[in-house]
Amino acid sequence: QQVSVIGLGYIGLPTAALIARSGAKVLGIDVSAHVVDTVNSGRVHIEEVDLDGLVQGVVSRGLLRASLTVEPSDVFVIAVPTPVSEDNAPDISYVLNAARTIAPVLKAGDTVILESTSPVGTTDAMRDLLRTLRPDLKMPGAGVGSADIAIAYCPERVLPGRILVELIDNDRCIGGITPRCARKALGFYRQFVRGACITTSARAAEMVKLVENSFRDVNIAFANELSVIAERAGIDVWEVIRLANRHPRVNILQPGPGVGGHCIAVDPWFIVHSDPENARLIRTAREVNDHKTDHVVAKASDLIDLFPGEDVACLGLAFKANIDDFRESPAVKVAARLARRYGRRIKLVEPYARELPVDFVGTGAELIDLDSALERCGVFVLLVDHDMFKSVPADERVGKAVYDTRGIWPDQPVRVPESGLRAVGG
Ligand code: SAJ
Repeated sequence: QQVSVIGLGYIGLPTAALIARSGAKVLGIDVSAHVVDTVNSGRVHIEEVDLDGLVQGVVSRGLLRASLTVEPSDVFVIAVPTPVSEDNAPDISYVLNAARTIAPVLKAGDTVILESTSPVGTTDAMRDLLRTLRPDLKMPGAGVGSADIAIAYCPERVLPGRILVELIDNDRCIGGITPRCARKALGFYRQFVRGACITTSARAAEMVKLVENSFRDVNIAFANELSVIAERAGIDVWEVIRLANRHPRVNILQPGPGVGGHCIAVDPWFIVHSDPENARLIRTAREVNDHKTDHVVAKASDLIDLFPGEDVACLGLAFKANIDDFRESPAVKVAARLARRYGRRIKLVEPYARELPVDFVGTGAELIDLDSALERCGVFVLLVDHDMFKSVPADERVGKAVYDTRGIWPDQPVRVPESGLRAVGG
C-alpha cells in the first residue's frame, strides 16, 4: 500500500511517520523545500515528544520519504492549515490547493481523506472540485452508486506534547461522503489506530471537530470570567474552583492569561461564521477569552507601576505548559505589550526559547534564565505554568511582587510597596 500525506506539519508529519511504522510506504508532500530536505535526512523541523526517533527510524528503513511533488498513491491524507482571515472567515484555500495537487495522479480505487479542521461542507467542496478536475472518475455522492474514489473527513484530535500517543490511542470519528467511503477510510485507520473508529457522515464529522474545540473554549471562558469576578470581589478564584469541583457534577477548568494555540482560539470562529445569529454563546466565549489577555496586561501594568525602579520577569512565553510552541500565545501577547511599554525593565524567562522571539526585537526586553530572574527582578508576572516554574519554592520568592495568572504559587504573600499601596497578590 502506498500512502501520501499532504502537509508535513504538526499533524501531517507524526501521522506520516506512524503510518510508515505500521508497514506502509509513505510519501510526505510539502511545499517547503526545507521541510522536505529535513525529513529526507531523517530529522524533524518541529518539536514533539519522541517524533525525532520515530522519523529517523522510518526514513532510514526506507518507509518514509518526502517530496515537493505528488506521485500516484492508494490513499491520500490531507493535513494542511485552515486559518481564519482578519474578519474571522475560514480560509480553505490550502485544502482546495491540496486537492488540485493530487487530482492529476488520482486513479479508480483511491481514497482521499481530509484531516484538517474545516468548516462544515469543505469535504463536499473538495469532492466538487475533484469532480471538475477529473470528469473521467466517478466521485462519490447521493445517487452516484459505486464511485471510483472514496472521500472522507477524519479529524485529528491530538494534544500537542502527546501527539504520538494520542494518534494511536484516541477514538477517531470517520466521516464518509457516503457510508461506503466511510468504510474504506475505516479500513485505513484500523491499521494504526488502537482507539475506537466510529463512522458517520463527512458533514457530521466536520462539525464534531469544531464542537470539541468550541466546548473547551466555552469552558475556559467560564473560568476566565470567574477569575475576573472573583478578583474584584477579593476572593481567591483557585480556591473557589477547587472547592466547587468537589461537587460530583461540576468540573470547572483553569483560568489563565487567555486562550492560545492554533486550534481552540480559531475553530469556534468557523461555527460563528457559519451561523452568526445563533452562535451567540460561542462568540461571547471567544470574546471573553480574548478580553482576559487585555485584563492581564492592565493588571500587570498596575503592579509594575507600584515598583518603578525594579526589573520585571515575565515567566513563560509558550501557549501552554511544557511545550515549545509560541504560536497564538497569550503569554507572548501580554509580555510583548509590557515590553513595548516598559522596555528594558522587562526580562523574559522561557526555558523552551533558544533566542529572543521576533515580537520582542527592538523593545529592549531580554531573555534571561530563571536563576538570574530570581536574583535580579523584584516583580514577577507568571504567564505559563511550566513545571520548572511550579518547582520554585516559596523561600526563593520571598519579597517578590507576583501576579500569578495560572495560580501555581498559592502560598505567595502579597508584597506591599513602600508607598503603602497594596499590590496585586498571587
Ligand atoms: N487553557 C486554559 N485553561 C485550561 C485549559 C487550557 O487557559 O483549563 C488554555 C491553554 O493554556 C492554552 C489553550 O487553552 O493556551 C489551549 O490549550 P489546550 O491544552 O486546551 O488545547 P490545545 O490547543 O493544545 O489542543 C486542543 C485539544 N482540543 C480539546 O481538548 C478539545 C486537542 O485535543 C485538539 O486536537 C487540538 O486542540 C486541535 O488540534 O484542534
